[in-house]
Amino acid sequence: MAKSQTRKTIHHSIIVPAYNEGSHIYDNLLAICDSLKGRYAEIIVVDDGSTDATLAECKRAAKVRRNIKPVRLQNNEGKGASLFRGFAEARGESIVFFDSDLEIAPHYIVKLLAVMQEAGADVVAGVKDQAINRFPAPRRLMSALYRNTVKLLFDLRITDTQTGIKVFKREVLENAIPRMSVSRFAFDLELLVAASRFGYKIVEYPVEVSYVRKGGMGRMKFGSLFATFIDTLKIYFRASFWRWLEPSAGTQFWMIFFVLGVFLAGIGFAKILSPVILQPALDKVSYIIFLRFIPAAIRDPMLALAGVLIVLVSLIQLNKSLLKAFARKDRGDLAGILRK
Ligand SMILES: Nc1nc2c(ncn2[C@@H]2O[C@H](COP(=O)(O)OP(=O)(O)OP(=O)(O)O)[C@@H](O)[C@H]2O)c(=O)[nH]1
Ligand SMILES: [Mg+2]
Repeated sequence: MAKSQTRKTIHHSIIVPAYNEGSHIYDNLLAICDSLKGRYAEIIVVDDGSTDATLAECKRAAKVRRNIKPVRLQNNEGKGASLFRGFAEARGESIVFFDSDLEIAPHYIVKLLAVMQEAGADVVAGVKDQAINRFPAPRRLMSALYRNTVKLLFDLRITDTQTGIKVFKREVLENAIPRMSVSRFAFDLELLVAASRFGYKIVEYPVEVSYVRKGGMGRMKFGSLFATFIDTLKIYFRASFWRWLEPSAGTQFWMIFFVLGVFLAGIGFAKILSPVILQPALDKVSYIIFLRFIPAAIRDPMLALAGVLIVLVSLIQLNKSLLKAFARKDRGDLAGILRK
């Protein structure tokens, strides 16, 4: 049977990354299969270098359901790497990424595929329904911290990038994956940043996520949390206006010169204005504005810190506005001309 014929028949590819899920992967794969009854779907389960019976259990499931395809990564490379590996095998026009621990019920796969159709979307991201979020407090705190960091840094219209179910049009992954480099948990974010940069229509859909792991943190370790945070900063830099601009040494010199100028002007004006500010008439006002009620030993570092924070937040917002300007269409004016 020619390759093109088979491609026509497979509509959906469900890619399931699995790391040490041996105790339940067999039942979970069958449950995913059952939720897709009557659909032309393949389930590509990628064993990410597990050290337990995960691969054997996947093969056992593949024996009873012919549309289950086990793939093995020899070494543990991370969830992102597992999904990319699975995508290399995928033949469907719509691709679903679905966690193997069934924290999310399999019936959401069909639901999100329908949402993609109805909304005419290119990407549908499941997001934890916070109203029914019963995760342990430490996990809720972690994910709230991460969600707000992503909200501050990136201009994504998605409230939660890390939930374990997403649906894509094949084209989105074909364009995005070659530009990506994160292979562990932050890959979700990098993928959504790439998809939104390409201008694809991304919608979110609330899903119920039940907590299936033991302990307050589940399988999340501080090491992987820290690594995810570092990866997030790397994604931020790689997707930043600065990286696009790749300023030459000359441009960088003028940028530093600009900052120096602002700094010197600040000191100069402070010195010029301080005798004025200390005039009895303005004393009360300057007492409050310049925090003179706080001992200098504390006040000055606080002012410096406040200044640094203001610069940081302004740069983050500036980066977002500059990148947004990117996506703007040519308005037919001189400024809108871009080199062929
Ligand atoms: N933890 C972990 N999971 C991986 C890895 N590679 C693939 N996975 C799979 O990625 C999916 C998500 O991983 P989980 O460990 O469930 O991560 P999580 O849902 O954030 O954390 P939990 O709430 O503890 O389940 C699961 O299907 C894992 O089997 C890996 O290197 N580490
Ligand atoms: Mg999980």
